[in-house]
Amino acid sequence: MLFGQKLHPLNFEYGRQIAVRKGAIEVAGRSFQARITCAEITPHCTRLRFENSHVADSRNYSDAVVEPLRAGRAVAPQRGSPTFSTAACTIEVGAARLKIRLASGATLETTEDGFGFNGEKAIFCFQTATATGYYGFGERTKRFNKSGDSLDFYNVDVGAVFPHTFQRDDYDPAYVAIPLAIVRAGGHCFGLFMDNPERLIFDVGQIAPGQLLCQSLGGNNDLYLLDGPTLRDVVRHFTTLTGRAEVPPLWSLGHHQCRWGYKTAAEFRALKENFRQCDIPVSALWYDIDYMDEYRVFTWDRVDMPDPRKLNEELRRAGIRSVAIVDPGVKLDPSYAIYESGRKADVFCKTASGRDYVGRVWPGDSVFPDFPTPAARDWWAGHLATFIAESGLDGAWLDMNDPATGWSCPEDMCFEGGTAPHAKYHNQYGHFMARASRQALEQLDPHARPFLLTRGGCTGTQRYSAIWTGDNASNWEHLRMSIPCTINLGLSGVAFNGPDVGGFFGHTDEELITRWYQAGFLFPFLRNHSTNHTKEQEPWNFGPQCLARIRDAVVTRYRLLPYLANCFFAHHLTGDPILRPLLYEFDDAAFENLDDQFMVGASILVAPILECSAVCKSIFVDGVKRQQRYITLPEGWWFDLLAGEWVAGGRTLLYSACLDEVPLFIRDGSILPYFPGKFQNSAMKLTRIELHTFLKERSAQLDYYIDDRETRRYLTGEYNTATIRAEIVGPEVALHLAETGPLPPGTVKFAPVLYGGASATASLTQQGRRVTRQLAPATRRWVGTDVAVRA
Ligand code: MIG
Repeated sequence: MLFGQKLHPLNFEYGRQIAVRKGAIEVAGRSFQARITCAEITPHCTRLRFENSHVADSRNYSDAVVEPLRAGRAVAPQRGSPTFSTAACTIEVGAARLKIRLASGATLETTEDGFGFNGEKAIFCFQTATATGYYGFGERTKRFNKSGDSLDFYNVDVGAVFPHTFQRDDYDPAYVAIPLAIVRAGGHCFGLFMDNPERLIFDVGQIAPGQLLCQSLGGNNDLYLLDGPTLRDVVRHFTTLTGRAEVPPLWSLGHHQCRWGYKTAAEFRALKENFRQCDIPVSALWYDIDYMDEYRVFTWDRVDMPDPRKLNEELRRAGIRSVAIVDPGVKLDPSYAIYESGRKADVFCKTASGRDYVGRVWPGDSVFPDFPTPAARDWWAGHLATFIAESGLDGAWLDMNDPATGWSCPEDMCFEGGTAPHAKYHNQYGHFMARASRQALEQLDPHARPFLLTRGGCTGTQRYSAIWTGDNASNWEHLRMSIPCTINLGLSGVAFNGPDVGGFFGHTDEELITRWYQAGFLFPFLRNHSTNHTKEQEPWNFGPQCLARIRDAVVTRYRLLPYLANCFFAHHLTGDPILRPLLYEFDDAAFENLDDQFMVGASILVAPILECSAVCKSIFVDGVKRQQRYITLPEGWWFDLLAGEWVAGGRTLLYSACLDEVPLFIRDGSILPYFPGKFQNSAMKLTRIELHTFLKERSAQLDYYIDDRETRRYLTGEYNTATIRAEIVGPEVALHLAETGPLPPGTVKFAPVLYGGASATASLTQQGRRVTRQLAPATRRWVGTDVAVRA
């Protein structure tokens, strides 16, 4: 089946007989029999399992669901009736029909001929005439709301499979398949997750308006129903089911610099020096494929890179970490030790003919680790661990694992020693590579926070790795599209993700890169990356003014790292993504399509300029050109950081910003942890934190998580929570701080900083002691502006 094609519902047979038997409901047509079972997974999540008689191999190949939730509690049909009932929902099953009522009140029904089979293939047609929003779906181009769209779940190396599509912003699929549909109908959200690692297609009202068609090309289907009623509820339940990212190392939340083409140690030393001279913080430098000896994985070109360990130690002393790319393709070369060790251990993917599968990638003819098997993972983890340790690296970058096989047909690649067909693991190849790589890092140091970045992935990959959104292009459409893409990935469980800032393919320019940094400076992952043979894209290549603007954005990110790190900590606890659509925070139909502005955490609204000044409406104020855009502010008060004043929400404003500025608004009732101190790149001690307090009418509360910032001990409860409450009491702003948890309290010193003329006096009550302070006028730097505060 080609891309853009799907299964026609009229080619399926729909059941005509139904029976309740042995804890299951059985439906049958002339051509098939199917067994439907139900399990309660959590109070908010129910699984319906469809086993079709045509699927000879009924094993579940998916690694999506976290281990402890795989079994669930079996739920038998209600006595004599074809109905399942769980805490989350009631499901009436017909021979070809489903009627689902969720506990929160939403209902979901299929059409009359609502589910059926065609050999191994299955189709589900849900009636969603009242639905107004569809979200999630993993990694996608185009807009936030997928209503009217069609989504293919089959990981591809976009640039190779769709040449030139990087010039467009509507290709599909991409590199990460997560078959989650979050549906918003009548103001209620619920989630449908079709757990089947094979290729799936969801048609969201494109071929049949008012219907959601879920199609699978093979294998059995586990349909998970996730209750709402809000978008937040669904995402929390989905990340309970499929896992969350652990808290990343602080350095990985900083600014990253990468480029395909960096080759020599001298270039890396020059980069370090340039960042220092330009005074732009950079937390990590990245080695793309040219560091290798003829693209042999786990090697260095010893001419260009004579002593990588020494180089990495040098970088580290300057606060700069290092990450190297590793591709799954192992050069087929009997004189290459890694190849030989893999061949001897017999850990490469095989074809149906029993030979090691050969693809054609950077090293030429290459073989591929059979990552779904523990033996291949162990083999890979051993080599990767040795490579990282010997090279003094801080993390690994996993590319080409969609899997990309060049001109060699990927479907010939089978798994588990050639016994599992390609389709069972295609979408999971990157995921299992990430799992194996994660094993390597844990092997090196089980207590350290690992960092991995992968291109290919599927449901649950966030448990092992961050994801970047692949090969985009240096144009305004791709900048625009990066917002909904990162948001929908976050709603699909992958909170830690981001695009190549500045764009990968093509030449960026001064204005585009400025706006991209301004839009992206608070994205969960911030890395400048570009392909070879394009205009050099490091921040200093666009003149001194542009450099100053980029510096402003990047430094503001570092000031806000406590806020970002706290969002990541909260994500680990709750599943809430870092980058959020407004709909996540404000459950209102008005925000169903809004995707050119977003929330970072619950407090910061970013509304970047996303159009080139040549086409964007502009005005001149005091001789300065300012770009205009509309900004929608939800009900309540917002602190406009550029204007330095409170503005009323519940309306859409026509706003303008010059090239120095990005429109930023802080929600009334916010406390933002801000780092005022000195730092050198990633070297930063978060021991002194300012509490930037924004109060107009509401009071505020912040749960600030404190741990050692380095290890994974927080996983066993070794962290404190500083709960800070702030309110206006008469003439002063009163802050109350209570630190609880097993660690010694008081390792972080807090100081209030007030915005918006709230008061000149602040009191901070801590361990029962109240200290009242007169605050003096001061300023704090945000992108494009010094904001007047009291501190
Ligand atoms: O065939 O390693 O998406 O980020 O720079 C291209 C070279 C292989 C694709 C990745 C890109 C990376 C490039 N890689």
